[in-house]
Amino acid sequence: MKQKRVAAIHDISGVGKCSLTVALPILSVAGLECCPLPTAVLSNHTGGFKNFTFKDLTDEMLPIVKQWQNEEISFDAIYSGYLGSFKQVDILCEIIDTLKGENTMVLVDPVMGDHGALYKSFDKDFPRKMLSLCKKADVITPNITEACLMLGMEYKKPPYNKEYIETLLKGLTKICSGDIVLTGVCFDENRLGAAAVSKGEIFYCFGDKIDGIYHGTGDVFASVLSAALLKDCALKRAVEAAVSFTCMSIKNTKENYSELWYGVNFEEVLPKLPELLGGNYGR
Ligand code: PXL
Repeated sequence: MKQKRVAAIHDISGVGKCSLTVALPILSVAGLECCPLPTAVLSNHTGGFKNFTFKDLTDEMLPIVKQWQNEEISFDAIYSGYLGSFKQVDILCEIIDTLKGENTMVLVDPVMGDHGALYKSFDKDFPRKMLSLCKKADVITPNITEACLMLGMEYKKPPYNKEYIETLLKGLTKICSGDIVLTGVCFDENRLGAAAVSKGEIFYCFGDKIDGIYHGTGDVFASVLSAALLKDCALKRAVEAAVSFTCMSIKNTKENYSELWYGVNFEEVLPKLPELLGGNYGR
């Protein structure tokens, strides 16, 4: 049997529990080989710190992939998140064309905003550009803000109704012919989760809603979803695992680490992930 291998294309932020510092441990604990292709190196993420350093790695990306190709390394998945420049969207499209084999899953998390606003590090034209990347994906995982930005629709604050969520889902199916998983879905005070559409069928999955703003949870969610899909979970089971693990991480943070404003303590619940994904991984 071959161990499955993922090309994880995100930034690495030294402090902040997001992107690669989340994807690496989550994919690893699921027994997958996670090969990072960093889009940028930051001192810390851009949400809520006083400042941050940023080293763009756009020019490194194609040479790294070319070298992987020279070594004839194949990938079971390409999983992308936060990009370091506008140009990286075209580069990533090229990387997908290069690395995607017959059975390679392409999961694109179109990371660019939250709470109704584009992250300050992105140009206002970025959401339109992101459409070309989502078009190439087998699975996309936008939050409500990112869906609205890409569709040019009005962002509404939660709680939502089914009509709003399903209009977003329908719009997204015109952008991506693969599976759509929309995060940050909430119909009342108590439940928060995701809505998904796969081959025309819509389903929902919710967990307990915990008060507060928790940074990096989109990255936790998409990383668990990627891991679950690579562990051959059906989409619904994969979404359930991602919602459940994200909720466990938030609960652990809220109950034990209330000063942890920049991210969630997902590390302490990582040991529970293999069981959630239904694998014994050789034990
Ligand atoms: O979690 C999304 C994310 C990833 N990477 C960086 C970020 C953010 C959100 O702010 O700043 C660098």
